[in-house]
Amino acid sequence: MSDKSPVIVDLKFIPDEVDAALIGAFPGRDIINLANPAHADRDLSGIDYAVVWNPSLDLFSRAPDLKVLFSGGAGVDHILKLPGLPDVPLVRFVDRSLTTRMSEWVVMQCLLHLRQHRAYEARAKKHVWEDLIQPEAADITVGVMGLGVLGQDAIRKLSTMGFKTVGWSRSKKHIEGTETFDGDQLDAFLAKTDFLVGLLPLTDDTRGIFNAELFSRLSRKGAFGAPVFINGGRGGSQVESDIVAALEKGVLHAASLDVFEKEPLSKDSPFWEMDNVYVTPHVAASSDVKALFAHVQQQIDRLESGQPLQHLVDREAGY
Ligand code: NDP
Ligand code: OXD
Repeated sequence: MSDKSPVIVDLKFIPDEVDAALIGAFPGRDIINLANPAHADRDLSGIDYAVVWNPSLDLFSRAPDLKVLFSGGAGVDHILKLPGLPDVPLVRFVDRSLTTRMSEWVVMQCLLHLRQHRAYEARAKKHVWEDLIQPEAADITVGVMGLGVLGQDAIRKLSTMGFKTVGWSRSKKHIEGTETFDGDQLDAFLAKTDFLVGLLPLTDDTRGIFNAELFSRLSRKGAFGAPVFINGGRGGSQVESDIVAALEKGVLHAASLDVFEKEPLSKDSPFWEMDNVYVTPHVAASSDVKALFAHVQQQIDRLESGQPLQHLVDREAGY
């Protein structure tokens, strides 16, 4: 038997995708996939590592010797609230594949709104051939809230598409070609923003931040007269009743939402039916499971060869 610690896998992802990604993962180690009924009752004591996303509530009592916990995603808000969470390093998922997926989603949403895609779809359904006045990307300033791994990459790719960009984060960032604002400069940032992109983690400070009062401070000088709101961060950061009201009153021109206060989004949510809202089911940057296991393996290799772990969560800050 190998003297390397086994790895517990407790991921509420698509089971077939996890099974496929486990082939060849963690060489030389026993893998206990708790989604596999044959593994469900295994003794988890003495195991150092677990990779989790919405894990079983009894995981931490069953695995009392964990040394490192790996998040199956970039956001860790739900993990930090788990009962019995051990006081061990928590590593979040940071990887090119995930970053690329989020930037694809953000750029796509900005382009859908810029190119008035819904309006053309509606016309096409009625066989109406009609062109609309078409602003270009350079006429729009996209403001990104959250300039971490995802926010900075989104800004780079939006800039490549020709959008003007501004950014806001807790601590001041320097991004070439982008005006950046720190935590105290939210007003100045919002006043410049035509399309607002949320890429914030959910913390005590960001809960409910996307609300009526914030929307009223956004620029109304953009090409569409009212701002567009795009959220790929966390649903807990948005006040959905305020978004609906803002869309109905024209305070917001349109929205794209990948995340919701309560997921799955209820079947009777008004968002499904709104012409000017794009809804996606929290898939903007789903984790590529193969890439996730490669990242976990890399971090285990670092730890076991005496190097520091990367992408550690600051529990005090909440992200
Ligand atoms: P990072 O930790 O790299 O970046 C977070 C950014 O948010 C930082 O710039 C940070 O500021 C800023 N921030 C945090 N709190 C505040 C605050 N109170 N005021 C202002 N700025 C703040 O995270 P990622 O970029 O990797 O991911 C961002 C979030 O995206 C994740 O936490 C997750 O919730 C969400 N996500 C959603 C996915 C989806 O499919 N919808 C997929 C993946 C992630 P500073 O730089 O100063 O620390
Ligand atoms: C994540 C997510 O945080 O998929 O990675 O939401």
